[in-house]
Amino acid sequence: MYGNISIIDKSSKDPLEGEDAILLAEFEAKIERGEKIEPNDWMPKEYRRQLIRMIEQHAHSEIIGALPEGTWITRAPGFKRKMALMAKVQDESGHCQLLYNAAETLGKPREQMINDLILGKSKYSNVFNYPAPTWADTAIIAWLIDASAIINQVTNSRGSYGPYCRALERICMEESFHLRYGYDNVVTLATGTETQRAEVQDALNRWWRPIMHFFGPPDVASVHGEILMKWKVKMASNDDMRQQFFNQYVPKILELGLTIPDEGLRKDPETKKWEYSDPDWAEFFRVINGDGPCNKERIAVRRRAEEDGRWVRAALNQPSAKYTVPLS
Ligand code: FAQ
Repeated sequence: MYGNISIIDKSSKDPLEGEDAILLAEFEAKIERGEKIEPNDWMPKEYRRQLIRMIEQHAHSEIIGALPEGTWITRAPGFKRKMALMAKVQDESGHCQLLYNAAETLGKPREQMINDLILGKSKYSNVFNYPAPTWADTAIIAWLIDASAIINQVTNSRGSYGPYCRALERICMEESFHLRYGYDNVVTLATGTETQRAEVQDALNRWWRPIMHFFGPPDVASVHGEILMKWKVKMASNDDMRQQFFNQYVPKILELGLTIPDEGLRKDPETKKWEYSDPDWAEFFRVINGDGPCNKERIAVRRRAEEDGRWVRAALNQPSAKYTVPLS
């Protein structure tokens, strides 16, 4: 299952070196009791660093995540589906605002986060680096990627950092609508004409592997999982969340008469765990490090939005000044 990935050596430098032992013990006891950490509470530097990294990546994923489906707004089949898709894309952009706000409570300014995104210094979810060539792709994204996001976010909304957990709760409520919308679209296609069924099956075949990757590398290769789980930022490991996805969604996919493009997929009757073929972890690492089918295109869109919107932000900050609208 681990195929071509290497297992992480976790014996490197202690990230807690130099921390005050008493404050650290109080902090960990508070987390152990299930209390929330709030922005002005004492926290170890590594907790702050990890949270900024993770929440920032999550925020970037929402704004970049709006792009594959966003390209279908002008081509959605019918007025109602167009309206629903517009609302969904707008929601995803709203989620990024909530998440940037949560990350800002830890001291990193939003502008710096956006700069890091467009300079390729910080990551966002692997899945949004793939194209959505047909309407059926948008259906699979809205159903199964939103489902995956909900599994992750509902679990982590019970975590330790107050602002992040509250943002996740609100996001999950909206994502639940997205999931219903996506499911409705998949059901329509899967119970439609032969062409529609073939289209949705093709889309599932294209997205299955990126969805496997979505939950992160296998636990043995997870760099941050151990400390994040200790501090209850992540409330389950990457593999456990992936298993939860299999448990909940494999039966639903099969029920629709669709096939899952993995001949090795089976549930071990004794361990009750799903086994699956190596989903090509080399591809995962390539994509998250900038070499996926759409990475350059996605970043270029965000860079353009930043540049085109600069005068609007400046005008909002200084309404009395005069600004010239740049002509492009
Ligand atoms: N994509 O040590 P771990 C959505 C990186 S929101 C890219 O296991 P960790 C809504 C990881 O950053 C989707 N990179 O990492 C929507 C690290 O690299 P680094 C986003 C990934 O943090 C739906 C390295 O690999 N959700 O979809 C990925 O413990 C539809 C080692 O990995 C979140 O961000 C990946 N999939 O666990 C929008 C949730 N996985 O930073 C539109 C919050 C791992 O050292 C349409 N995040 N990496 O350079 C998390 O729960 C965690 O960060 C994980 C990764 C589980 C993603």
